[in-house]
Amino acid sequence: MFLTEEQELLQKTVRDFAQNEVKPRAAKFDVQEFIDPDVIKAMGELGLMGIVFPEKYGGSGMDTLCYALAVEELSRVCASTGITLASHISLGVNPIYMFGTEEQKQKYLPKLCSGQHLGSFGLTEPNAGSDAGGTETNAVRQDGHWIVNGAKMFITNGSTASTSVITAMTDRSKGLKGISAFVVEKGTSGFSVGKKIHKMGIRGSDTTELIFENCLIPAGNLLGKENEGFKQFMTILDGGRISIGAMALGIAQGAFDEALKYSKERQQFNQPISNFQAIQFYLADMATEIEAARHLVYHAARLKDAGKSYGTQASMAKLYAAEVATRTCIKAVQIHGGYGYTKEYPVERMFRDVKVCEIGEGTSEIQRIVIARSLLK
Ligand code: COS
Repeated sequence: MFLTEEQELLQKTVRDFAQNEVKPRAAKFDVQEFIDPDVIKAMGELGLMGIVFPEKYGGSGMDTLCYALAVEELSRVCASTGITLASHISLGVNPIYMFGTEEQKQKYLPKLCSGQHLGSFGLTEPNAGSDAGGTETNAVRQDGHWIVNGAKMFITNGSTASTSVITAMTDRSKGLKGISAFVVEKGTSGFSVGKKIHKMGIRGSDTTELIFENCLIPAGNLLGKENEGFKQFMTILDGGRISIGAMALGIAQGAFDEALKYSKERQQFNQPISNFQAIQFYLADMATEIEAARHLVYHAARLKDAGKSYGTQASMAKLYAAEVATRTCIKAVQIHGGYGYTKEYPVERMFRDVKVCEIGEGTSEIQRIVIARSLLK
């Protein structure tokens, strides 16, 4: 769909990698509840772990659309691998790139961009999900440090990340305008990984709690300006939503690929089920909706690349792609009939994986709020 030469080449490279190296292991990642580290290493070698960041920080200097294509191709075969990359880039690394000082960038970005280190983002808390400003984690300044107490919940790459960008209240009297962001390194005193979260889907993706008990974060690890954390992470989420749209798109395409293939192989009433109009209509609807979702996701990415305002379009892309992907996976299982309900076919996993796209990085309801506010303002 109107890709540049660079975008086409990137798409082909990631597609080959995903089909040959990731697809054969996707069911295993789902069962073992982690992605083999050599997959992350290989993504680093392909330049994916720093795909959108400048070469001077060890990145590949590609555009947002290339990044979306990479997440799409990975998610097409394994949503856990897709979200591992998406969380790392959009949430783990991007805040440091966007809001970090030159010193912080030099310190953290090269290892993150090479894939030697993974990044994570600690925003959500047990009592602060959609209400992202309801942060209870607290940071108090003392003698060149911030003392942080609290907990973070549902953190992707939580136990595997070397750095986490976290948010905490630094001035509770100011509400949303009293939140700040920090970079926390693994091994920091008072910082630990809490329990592993066992999920319905994207089970290969590492999801944990993070715990802060009198955690001593050096003052130099404040990210961006004090008390401006809320606006910073809202901007980060705008970009992140493009990648979750791409992830949903990938899952939808993957489920469609499987359903199309199966419908041509499966014989009933002495003919392939693809001969039946009921199945043909399913396939036609799925393909049409996927195409529409692809337009929205790529459009939001292109707006971002052109330096135009893209927040509303990112929310539209994420909302629509997630809902299309859910509908597509339901139909893909239906086309597979009884076999689709078993672990013999990947659509069973895709059906479980897809639901998170309507929940993570802003529920579909939050996306509608963001879109409606932009219409009404
Ligand atoms: N970019 C920049 N600034 C933004 C912004 C954005 N996308 N969205 C909001 N802001 C600013 C507002 O302009 C406002 O600043 P001013 O008072 O100076 O104008 C400030 O942030 C507060 O915004 P608002 O009043 O809209 O805050 P709300 O508490 O109503 O929350 C929602 C807004 C619901 C949109 C926000 O909490 C949200 O996105 N929640 C979902 C969080 C989420 O996605 N969690 C999943 C995380 S997975 S890592």
